[in-house]
Amino acid sequence: MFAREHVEYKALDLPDRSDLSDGEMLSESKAFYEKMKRRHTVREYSERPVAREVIEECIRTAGTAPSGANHQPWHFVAISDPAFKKRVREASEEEERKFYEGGAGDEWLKALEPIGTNDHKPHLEEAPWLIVVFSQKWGYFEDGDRFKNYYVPESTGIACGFLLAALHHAGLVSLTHTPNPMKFLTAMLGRPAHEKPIMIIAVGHPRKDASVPSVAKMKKPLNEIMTLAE
Ligand code: IYR
Repeated sequence: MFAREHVEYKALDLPDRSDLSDGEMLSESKAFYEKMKRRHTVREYSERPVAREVIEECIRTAGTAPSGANHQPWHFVAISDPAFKKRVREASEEEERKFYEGGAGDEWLKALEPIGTNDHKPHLEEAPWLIVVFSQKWGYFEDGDRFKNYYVPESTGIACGFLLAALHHAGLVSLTHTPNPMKFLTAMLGRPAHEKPIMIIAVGHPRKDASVPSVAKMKKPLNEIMTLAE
C-alpha cells in the first residue's frame, strides 16, 4: 500500500462532515456513553458461532484508527480454527502458570485478586474467535525498502480501542488477554520477527452463567478523571 509516490502532501476537502445541532450532539454523546458503559470483559463464552464477516468488519473499523504518520503499524490475526486456539491456550497457560506462581510478584498478584483471574484460560478455546493484535516497528515500501513507524504502542492501542468498541457495537462480548510474556505468538502465528504481540482479544457471545467481577462496575467518577481549564 505504501508506494513512494504516495508520500507527498496533497489536501483533500474534508469528507464526511457531520452537522448536528448542539442539542443533538449532547444526546448523541449521552447515548454513546450509555452504550459503551454496557461493554463488559467476559470470560465465559457460549457455543454460538460468530460469522467471519462480522469479525472482518470490526477489524476494518480498527483499521480506521489514527496512527503515527498514518503508517497503521498493526496487524490482526483472527483465529477460529479449534486446533490453533488450543495451541494458543496451551502456550498462554504455560506462561501464566509461572506468572501466577510468583513471577508476577506479590503486589501485582494482590492487585489481581478482585478480578479473580488465574492461570486457567478455557475461554481461549471456548470463544469462537481469538484476535491477536500485533504492532509493527517498521513497515515496507512496495519496493521492499523498510521505513520506521512512529508512536507504535499509542497507535496500536487506539486501534485496539476502536476494535473493542466495534465488537461491542456488533453485539459481541470480548476479553483482552495479555499472557506474560507473549512473544511466542509471533512465531506460532507465522508473523515476521519485527512484529510484537500486543494482546489477544477473545470474542463471542456470553454463556448463560457468565459473570463479571463486581469491581469491574466501579468506574472512577468524572471529577476524578477530568480537570477543566475553562
Ligand atoms: N496476564 C494475566 C494477568 C492479568 C494482568 C492484568 I494487569 C489484568 O488486568 C488481568 C490479568 C492474565 O491474563 O490472567
